[in-house]
Amino acid sequence: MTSDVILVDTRAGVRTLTLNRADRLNAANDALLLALTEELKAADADSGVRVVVITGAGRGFCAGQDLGDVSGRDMTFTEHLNRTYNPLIRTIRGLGKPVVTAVNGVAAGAGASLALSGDIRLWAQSASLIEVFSNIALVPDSGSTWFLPRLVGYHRAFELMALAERVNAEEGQRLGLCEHVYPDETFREDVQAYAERLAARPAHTLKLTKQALNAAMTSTLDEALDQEAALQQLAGDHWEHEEGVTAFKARRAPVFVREE
Ligand code: T3D
Repeated sequence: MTSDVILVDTRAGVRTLTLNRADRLNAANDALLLALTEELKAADADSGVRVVVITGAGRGFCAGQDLGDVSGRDMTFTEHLNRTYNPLIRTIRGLGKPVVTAVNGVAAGAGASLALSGDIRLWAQSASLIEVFSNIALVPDSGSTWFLPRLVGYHRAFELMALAERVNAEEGQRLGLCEHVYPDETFREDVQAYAERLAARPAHTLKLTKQALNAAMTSTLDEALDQEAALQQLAGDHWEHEEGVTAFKARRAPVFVREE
């Protein structure tokens, strides 16, 4: 399935969703936000998809809300967020598959939130992130107030939000906003190669791991221990565990990709 605003490509178990409004640095209008959320749900439901990559066409990742699309809107800000951005971020965090945000260029405003929302964040050398909201006197939304302080601490988060400072790739990696930075020239190939590595890992186990980590972000140690014990039973009862142990004993690499 390919729409105008979201390009869809699947290779080797990796579904790549490309925001496709390059002339606007992939600024988000409602059509893009709703289509992206639908494509994520479709990827979740497709057993041939093991990893989802979100990236941008052209030189930008996502410049946040399309400011040309706001005037005359017959919705409050709250209604708009609840209808578009919040379902998108919830879908990413709740997806039963790893989501890689491949930040090929500038990520601003809600685009920064989207960049931070992935399970794995890969940046191109020329990528940058700006909590740009305060430039137009809006508060950070789409999860930035949740993601950023957990990564950089309250004070740095507040400063980045208050001053709308641009964070380049070197600083982004130092701050823990991304796992890896790749050269611009090879970025898309490097992202695909990384995602294929992830796709070869045990999918059911990664789904449970994501569930456990998500819950642990807001739980006590006691709750996390209980959650681990419950999820470990699901993992231990699955064929992936048997395959892992069998492969270990046979001194061969485990094969976690199989028709189910
Ligand atoms: O419900 C709600 O509505 C609330 C939700 C809010 C969520 C938000 O995301 S609020 C924040 C909205 N985003 C912004 O304020 C970012 C605005 N853009 C910028 O600050 C800069 O464009 C960037 C720092 C992102 C990049 O700067 P630069 O110099 O690399 O590029 P540029 O020249 O400014 O932009 C290139 C083109 O993209 C340009 O169009 P043109 O002149 O070539 O025809 C520019 O107007 C367009 N563009 C960039 N960002 C947006 C945009 N057009 C519409 N909306 C944008 N957000």
